Amino acid sequence: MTLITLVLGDITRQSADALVNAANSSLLGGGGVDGAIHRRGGPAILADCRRLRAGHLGRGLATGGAVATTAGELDARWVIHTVGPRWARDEDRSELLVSCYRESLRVADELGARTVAFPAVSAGIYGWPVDDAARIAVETVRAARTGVEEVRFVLFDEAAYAAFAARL
Ligand code: AR6
Repeated sequence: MTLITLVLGDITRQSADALVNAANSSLLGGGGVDGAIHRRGGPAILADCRRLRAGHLGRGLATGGAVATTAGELDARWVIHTVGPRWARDEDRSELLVSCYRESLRVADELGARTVAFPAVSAGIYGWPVDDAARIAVETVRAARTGVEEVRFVLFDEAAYAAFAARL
């Protein structure tokens, strides 16, 4: 059984085996969680991302995928970068958001991570309505077959926290 916990706060202040980043396909940084992780984690994370782009991720990381790097100076062993879908009114992209959580947990299992902290992937700059983002996140983690012992959702504001709390 995976314990699911909720925290109101900044994911870059968390201590866990792995912190999940809501990245974009380039893996080269951005705003939101991504900007905060690179700022606080320092240049080692970007250096790892550039190595991935020079290697098997030459065209970037696909939406719904996940890949790990060092966590640099963050209080974690790894950052797992995942690329959420942009929300679209005229198209159901839920399976891609499901895939972000599944793939991140698959990578966590490969690494042997026991505690994993997630932000509300896609619920910021990518515009996903937070109630639906919370539903997908909680349902997917509950249904996952994983050795991860604790999944911690780290929510940045009261509205996101309330949305996740309502689903638990
Ligand atoms: N800790 C925890 N949650 C946070 C933090 C933080 N430090 N900062 C923001 N959030 P977003 P996305 C919340 O925009 O929607 C970047 O430019 C935020 O309030 O970080 O997947 C990437 O490079 C929201 O609830 O990610 C991509 O281009 C949630 O985290 C794009 O944004 C996700 O917001 C990805 O957009």
